[in-house]
Amino acid sequence: MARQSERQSSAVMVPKGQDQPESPRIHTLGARELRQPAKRISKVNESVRELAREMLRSMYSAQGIGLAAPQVGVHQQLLVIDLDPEEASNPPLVLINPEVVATSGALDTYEEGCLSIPGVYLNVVRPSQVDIKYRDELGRPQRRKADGLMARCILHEMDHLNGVLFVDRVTDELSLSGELERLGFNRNDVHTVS
Ligand code: GNR
Ligand code: NI
Repeated sequence: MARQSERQSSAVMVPKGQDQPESPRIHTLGARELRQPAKRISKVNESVRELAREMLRSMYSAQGIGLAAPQVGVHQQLLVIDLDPEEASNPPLVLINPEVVATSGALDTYEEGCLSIPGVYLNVVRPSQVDIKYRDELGRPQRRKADGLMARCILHEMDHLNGVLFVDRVTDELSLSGELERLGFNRNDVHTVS
C-alpha cells in the first residue's frame, strides 16, 4: 500500500483534510483569469510539482474533488483530482497536458458544482466515458479510461483549461438564471457554448 501510493503520487503528496497551510485563492465567476486558455507545460520539474501541491492545498481546503490551474490564476495545463479527499491512503491524480483521445457516444446528465461558482449546482450533459492521455507529476506519459464521476470531473477540469465553465454548458435557462441570481452572480458572465 505505502509502496503503491509512493509510485503513484508521493512526489506531490500533501496531507489531506480541510485544515491546510496558506494556499492560492480560487477565482470566481466574473474573474478574467477563468476565461484565459492554459498553455502546455514544456518540462515537468519541481516548480510544476510545487504548483500541484499548492493546488491540492487549495482544493482540500475548499473541499472540492478537482482543481485546474487557471482557477488559481495560473495559465498552464495542470489539473489535480481527488475523488476521495477523506481517504489518506488513496493518492490524488495529477494530470499535465491532458488530451482527450476519445469519448463514448453515450451521454449522461449530472448535477455539477464548481469551486469558482460556489453554491451553484446545475445539470450538465456530458459524454459518460472518456479516454485521455497526459503526463504525470514525474513527466511520464500516461493513458487512462474513465467513467462515472471520474470522467465527469476530468471533462469539467479540462474545460477550465480552455476557459470554459460548467454554467456555459447548462441548457436549462430558467434554473441557470435563478441559481446565479440567488447566489449573487452575474448572468452576463456566462458564455454559453453550442
Ligand atoms: O468539487 C467539485 N465537484 C464537482 C462535482 C460535479 C462535477 C464536477 C465537479 S468539479 C468541482 C471542483 C471544481 O470546481 N473543479 O474545477
Ligand atoms: Ni470547476
